[in-house]
Amino acid sequence: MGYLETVIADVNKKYAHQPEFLQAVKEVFESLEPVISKNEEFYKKEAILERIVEPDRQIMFRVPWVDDEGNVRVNTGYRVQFNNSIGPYKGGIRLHPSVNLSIMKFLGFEQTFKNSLTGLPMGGAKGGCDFDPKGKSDREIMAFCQSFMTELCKYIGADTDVPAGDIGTGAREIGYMFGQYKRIRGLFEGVLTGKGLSYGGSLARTEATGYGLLYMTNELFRCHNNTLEGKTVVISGSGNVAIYAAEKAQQFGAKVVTMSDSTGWVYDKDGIDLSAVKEIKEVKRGRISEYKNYRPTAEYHEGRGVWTVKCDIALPCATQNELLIDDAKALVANGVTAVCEGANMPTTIEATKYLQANGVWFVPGKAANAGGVATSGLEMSQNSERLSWTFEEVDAKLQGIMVNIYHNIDNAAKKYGFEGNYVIGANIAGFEKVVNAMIAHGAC
Ligand code: NDP
Ligand code: 2IT
Repeated sequence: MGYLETVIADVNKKYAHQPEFLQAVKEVFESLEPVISKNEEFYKKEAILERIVEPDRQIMFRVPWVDDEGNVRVNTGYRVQFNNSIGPYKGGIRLHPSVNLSIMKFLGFEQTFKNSLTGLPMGGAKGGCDFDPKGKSDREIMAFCQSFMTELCKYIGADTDVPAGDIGTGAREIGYMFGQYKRIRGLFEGVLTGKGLSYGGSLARTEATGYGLLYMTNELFRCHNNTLEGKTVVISGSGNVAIYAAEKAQQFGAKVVTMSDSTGWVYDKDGIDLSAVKEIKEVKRGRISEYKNYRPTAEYHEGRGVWTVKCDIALPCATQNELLIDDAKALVANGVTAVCEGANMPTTIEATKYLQANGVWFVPGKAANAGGVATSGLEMSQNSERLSWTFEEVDAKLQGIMVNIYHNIDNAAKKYGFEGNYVIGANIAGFEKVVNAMIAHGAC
């Protein structure tokens, strides 16, 4: 067995109970074969793969909080600080009942390569809690966030680790967490990104992941002598990433016909009415089924199903492993041209391979959704210089970063003889920068 296979086998054995983490490792490591095989002895001697696959540290803690009936409730909080070779740890906080160490580790591992691709100095981390924000009152959310930060604040800081939003964590939660950090540590500093505009947040951060996904998709089409104008787009999810992906897709002249949540999905043949979705999700915090109240001609279906709708472009923007092999087959049978991942690892490895084998342009999340963390990096820069840039300035930088990522991953794929394979390109391009820094720092 070669070095790469040996490390994959060891990780599979050691972390057999962490399926999402193993999936992320397999996808990245298999892509690295062309790089590792060129200089196997060197990577082996330096134990690069063993080092890059093991987080710097994994923090787990109790999160007690009091509900509206006066009962004490307890959740498990996490911060996995994966790799800080190229900058302070950076990555979101996920609040969802499914959160566990496997999911935290897969997200922190992916984040390390994603942050490298942005070209900004940010290491990789992820945090979260198995707390379910659904159905909680505003006071309960605040009580939870304060308790979560009471412990987390010991491990983070503007120059050490800078968390941000992810599933279940938006501007409201970041506000409560920032307030608690400031109160306990006595520091007003850029310790979180995705902050409100009145206390150091960046314009365009809310829109950044979705907009960035479409800037990437647009560049992909442009480089294939094609455009987004008139294309039919299916989107899953109806949260932060999905909403602003839909908004930018519409601005590019495409027609978005689906959105979903964990209960069901809507199909609107006339094109999704985004003001309705924003009101349901951002104002009322309601369910996507309510969309029919705004657009009676639209269809609502329980369960999953957006990938059965005929489209040119599919944008999974909800969660991991939401696009399975049968979905990939349905998309190909319906003539899809491109799949670009807004979520982290939404497509299974089997589905990814099927799409690629059938000529679909496939851009993985660590490249396609990097606009969110890139704009978090821009928020950190603004906080450091104690200035705020205009929406246009931030948006222009975001566009530049996404176009640059596209060309970097495209070139890396070409350099190693895998033209058009953006999975290989993204993994190699992300890996090379992190490894250069790791080597420079010696055995640590
Ligand atoms: P939100 O919480 O704003 O929205 C998540 C959406 O996905 C909701 O519609 C939610 O439905 C749905 N969803 C979540 N979990 C599941 C599930 N298990 N099954 C079905 N549907 C589900 O999160 P974001 O939009 O911020 O995040 C979406 C994805 O994008 C995640 O993978 C995240 O890691 C990734 N991402 C986010 C970035 C950001 O800046 N926010 C940056 C880069 C990537 P429901 O409300 O019913 O749960
Ligand atoms: O997955 C991600 O890149 C995010 N949730 C955003 C992280 C960040 O620090 O902005």
